Amino acid sequence: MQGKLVIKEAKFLTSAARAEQFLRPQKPMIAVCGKSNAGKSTLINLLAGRKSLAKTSAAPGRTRLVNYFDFGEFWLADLPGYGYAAVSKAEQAKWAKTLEAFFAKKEDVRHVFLLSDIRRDPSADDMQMVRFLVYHDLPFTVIATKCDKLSRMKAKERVRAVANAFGLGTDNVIATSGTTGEGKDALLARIAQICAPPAAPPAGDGEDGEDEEF
Ligand SMILES: Nc1nc2c(ncn2[C@@H]2O[C@H](COP(=O)(O)OP(=O)(O)OP(=O)(O)O)[C@@H](O)[C@H]2O)c(=O)[nH]1
Ligand SMILES: [Mg+2]
Repeated sequence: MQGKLVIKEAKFLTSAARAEQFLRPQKPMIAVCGKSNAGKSTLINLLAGRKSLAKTSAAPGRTRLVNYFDFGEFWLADLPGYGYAAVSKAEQAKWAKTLEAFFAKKEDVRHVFLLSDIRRDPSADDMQMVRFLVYHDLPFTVIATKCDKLSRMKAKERVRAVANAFGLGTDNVIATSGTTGEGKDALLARIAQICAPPAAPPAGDGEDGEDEEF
């Protein structure tokens, strides 16, 4: 097991609208994706311990750019939400292209957090996203957001239902709340696992475990 990950400071790096503007991460990077309004920006603020590092909005479809954040030991990339019907077809196609271009640089993405409102079953877009991630061999964890909206018992039940619907074990689903902070520790533990360097070779080779790309 890894030690607990402590986030000392989180800062906004930059926004990218097009593939040419995407950053090459210097640390393990976790992409945060999901439907519009799923709570992506709120999750980033929860981890940062700040209310407004990432802009949140009650109006869905607000994050239209890829926003990069430096969390010290890792980076997060807040991706534009998908599946928001009220935007034009042309705009939806643009988002799809941005997402595709982003994940095309696969070696830059260490892990993906796929966010989904705990109260809802995965949408067709969510399922398409999962198929995409599986096809491209991108490791991911489902984050069931807004768990404060349910009782503890109901939330547990929903974690099972969401895991089932995605075809995953419940270990791959973490329930969180930006309101109560629930799930933050579980999230930090998962991030520590994700950031941990790949297992060292069996015999002591004197290396101090620098991160390697995979
Ligand atoms: N009660 C509750 N509300 C939440 C939580 N997370 C997000 N919300 C609310 O859901 C709405 C959308 O949250 P955002 O974090 O902006 O969602 P997003 O996924 O970044 O949305 P886009 O950028 O539009 O794709 C806001 O009104 C948030 O306050 C949560 O854990 N609990
Ligand atoms: Mg957002």
